[in-house]
Amino acid sequence: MPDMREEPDVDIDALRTAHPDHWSKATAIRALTLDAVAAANSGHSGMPMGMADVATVLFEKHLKFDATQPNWFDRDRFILSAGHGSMLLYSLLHLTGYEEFPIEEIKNFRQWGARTAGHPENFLAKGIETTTGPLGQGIANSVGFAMAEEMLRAQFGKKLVDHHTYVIAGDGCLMEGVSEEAISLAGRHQLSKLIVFWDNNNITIDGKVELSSTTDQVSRFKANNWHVQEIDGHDPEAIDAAITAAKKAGKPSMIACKTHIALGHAAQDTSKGHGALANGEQNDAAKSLWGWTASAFEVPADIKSAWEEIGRRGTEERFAWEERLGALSDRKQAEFTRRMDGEVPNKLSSVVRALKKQVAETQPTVATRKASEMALEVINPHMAETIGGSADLTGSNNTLTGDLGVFDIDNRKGRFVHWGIREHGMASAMNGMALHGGIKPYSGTFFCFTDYARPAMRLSALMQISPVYVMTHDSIGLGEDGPTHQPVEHLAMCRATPNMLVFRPADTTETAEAWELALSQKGSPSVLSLSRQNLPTVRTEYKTRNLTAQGAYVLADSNGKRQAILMATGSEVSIAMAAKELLEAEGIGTRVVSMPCWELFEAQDEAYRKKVLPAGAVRVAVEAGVRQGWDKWLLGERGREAKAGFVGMEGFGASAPADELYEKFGITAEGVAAKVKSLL
Ligand SMILES: Cc1ncc(C[n+]2csc(CCOP(=O)(O)OP(=O)(O)O)c2C)c(N)n1
Repeated sequence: MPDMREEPDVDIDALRTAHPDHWSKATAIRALTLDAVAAANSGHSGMPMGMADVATVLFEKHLKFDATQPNWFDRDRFILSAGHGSMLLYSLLHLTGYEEFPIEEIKNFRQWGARTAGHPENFLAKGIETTTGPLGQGIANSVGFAMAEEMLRAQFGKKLVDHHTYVIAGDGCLMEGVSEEAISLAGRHQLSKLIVFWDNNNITIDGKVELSSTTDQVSRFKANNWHVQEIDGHDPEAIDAAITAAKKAGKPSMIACKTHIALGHAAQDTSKGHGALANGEQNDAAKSLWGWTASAFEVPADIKSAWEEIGRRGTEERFAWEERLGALSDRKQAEFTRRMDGEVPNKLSSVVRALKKQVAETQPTVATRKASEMALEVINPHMAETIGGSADLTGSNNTLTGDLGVFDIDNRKGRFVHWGIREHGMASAMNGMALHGGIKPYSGTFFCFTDYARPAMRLSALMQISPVYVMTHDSIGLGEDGPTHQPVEHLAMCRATPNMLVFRPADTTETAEAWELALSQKGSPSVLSLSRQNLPTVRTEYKTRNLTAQGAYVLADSNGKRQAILMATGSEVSIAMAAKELLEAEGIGTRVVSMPCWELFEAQDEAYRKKVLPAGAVRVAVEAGVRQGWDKWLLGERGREAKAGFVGMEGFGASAPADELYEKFGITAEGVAAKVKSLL
């Protein structure tokens, strides 16, 4: 058994008297936390009580921010990776005077409609940089924040971009696997403006950390090329000195802060202290030990005004920054503002149209992953905000275009990131970049490995941000790598995720259209599900309009009386087209509907959907994935069970050449035609 260490004693009186001004400010955080959690009878009291000293010193002495302008672009970013300790962040936002955090919000903690949700949610209020709660995500996001800062500083200069990313992470964040990916990426790229405070309190929900981990975190960070310091997390002078040293370290910096969870409470240093401390007597006893005499939710005026002064500390610096921005030429200012606002340049749609025109003329037979590269080749030169990448599958994902250059320590202008085999860390860092602003991240892996990225992909959707996931090798069509690599349920999983756009384009034209749509999003992530195998051009006629924007459309209508509608996506659209030929030869009028993006089709009005999917005809859906989800289009939208069929996968794939797999699993033109005839 590992040694279950006892925590050293802590002398609250000594802390109080050593730094009385600091103590009263930090205690305001502790008191608000106790009050809010007790009122909600829900939440996590201990972590904010333990980290109040670190947060107070950070906000008072180091964090560059202006509470009156929470979105000031050159602010330092503060990320509470230990999101369960949300009252730490809410207290800070209230105390420093963020307009959206009056005391009513604190009183409403965790209630319906409150900005003070259980865990911090970036879209509910300014001042919350990212959504945390799923442990490890915040620290992994922070790598993207810090990379974005490096990239933008290289592009725009340090007069406009020069800020730090600060993170509070707990034992849980550091136990989660994604933290390893994040820490090694930050070390590799020497993200020297990233500073992580580890809340080293040795407590998780089940008990002491040693129950499940004896990792030496200090050695671990050092091994990943971080600057590391160990301090008493309740000593304001030590905290201040450590932050000062971290800023000068020239490396990402981790400050191990030895703290006491639920400091001064009966539950101090125990796992009870992790959760909701709602016992009135115990809470009163803690307050009296702290020397806090104010009533519940009350912050004495002198303490509140000291905090508000901290909230205004950055105002002059912000003014100076605004002046520097204003001194730029109109053209440069407009470009900077466009980038910060996440607007795409007008050029995007014109280069996509030009590519579509060329494709209609040449009708290439290429994989959609290659088509994606063709689209990026024409888009990237006009959008310096696109940052590409791949999780060690660059040549397979086709995400690197000629002009990007590789992001590295000596090339911060590089726009392609070699993420290594770190899908989860990659997706989480992409979220960080998107949240930072000024950057549109896209990156790739095999579609099957959305499994490895999914926790962060889900958060992209929840957070209403728009990274683009380039997921190639999207079906059994990848062939010989076999069922381990062949996604079958992944389209269904992505489509089941609210607010996620899932594009499965059929050819180069649809792929280019999907890219235009994905890059234009401001509140939804996109998944581009792309084939490994070559596909013929199915959209043979040039149309100016982006038809993919409608989600689904009639690609080819029936020649005679319509008896069947074939619905397909991606690589199966050409199979549906071949099936149509077979059926039409037998006098069975067949329409083919290409459905590159269900979510966009769902958003169309009923009249359009009815035009595309009228009642009456037999409906067969063709997709090399599982059926789940397709019943919405087969049975719903005027469909009928007796006249509906599905041609796709019922289980995992197999290892064999792609053509043979399609034959063996019956996803062929003949199979589709037979299915239609069986339903007529
Ligand atoms: C991915 C994930 N798994 C599990 C949880 C549930 N959970 C919330 S806090 C916590 C313990 C975290 O321990 P620590 O980081 O040491 O926080 P502290 O006890 O110091 O507040 C757990 C398991 C979670 N929020 N996210």
